[in-house]
Amino acid sequence: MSLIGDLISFENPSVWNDFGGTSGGFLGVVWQMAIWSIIVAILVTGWMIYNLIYYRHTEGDPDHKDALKVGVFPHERGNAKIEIAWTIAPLILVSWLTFISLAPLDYLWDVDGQEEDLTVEVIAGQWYWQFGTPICSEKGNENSWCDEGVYQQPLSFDKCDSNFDCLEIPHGAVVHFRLTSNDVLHAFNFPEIGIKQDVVPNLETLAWLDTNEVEVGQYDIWCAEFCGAEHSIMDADIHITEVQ
Ligand SMILES: [Cu+2]
Repeated sequence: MSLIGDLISFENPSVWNDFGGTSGGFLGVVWQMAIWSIIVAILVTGWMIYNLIYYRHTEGDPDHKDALKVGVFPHERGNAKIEIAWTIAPLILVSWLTFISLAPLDYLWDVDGQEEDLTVEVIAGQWYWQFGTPICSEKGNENSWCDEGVYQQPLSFDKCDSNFDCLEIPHGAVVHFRLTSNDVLHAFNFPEIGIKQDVVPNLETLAWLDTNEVEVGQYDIWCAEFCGAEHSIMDADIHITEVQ
């Protein structure tokens, strides 16, 4: 894909493939933001350098008409209409962005409001993710993977050899995560779905996921809080599997 194509689509920009950026989807958005940031940085820095050189004051130059005089506020060049406009317009914009962010944030944070089928206890540590066996809730008991309130791993589940750095959960379930840390701060980050929650020692934090909304497959959980030497490789596989 061309660079222009990359910039207007949400796919992973092809120019990054050589640097190991091969993920599409949500990560593609991150790459796109990075590229836009670089473009803006180049434009802003270039314009600044141009002005620094072109308008450089040299000995004997007359004062520029906009030159500041110490202790004098340049009232004569003021424009109340513009001042009001550039105060009110961003205020409206920011208020609007705040307003439209509230509903999705509330949805994300209202863990208890999402009746769960399963609860998974997650312990983070330097540098691993440890997942407990899912725990059935009352609602979960309606599902085939819960027998009298006890989770029964479906026979079709065979993706994880251990409960370290690997979790396999059913497609079609609302799953709660109870998160805590064995040592330092970590963060439970599921970038494809946009879940990111701090994992704090001596504290239980919560996150939730409706696997109905996610395609069956393998995803990555990352640690999104710098937690020491191997932070960057602190990842886990999460498999969302159809129950047969
Ligand atoms: Cu970590």
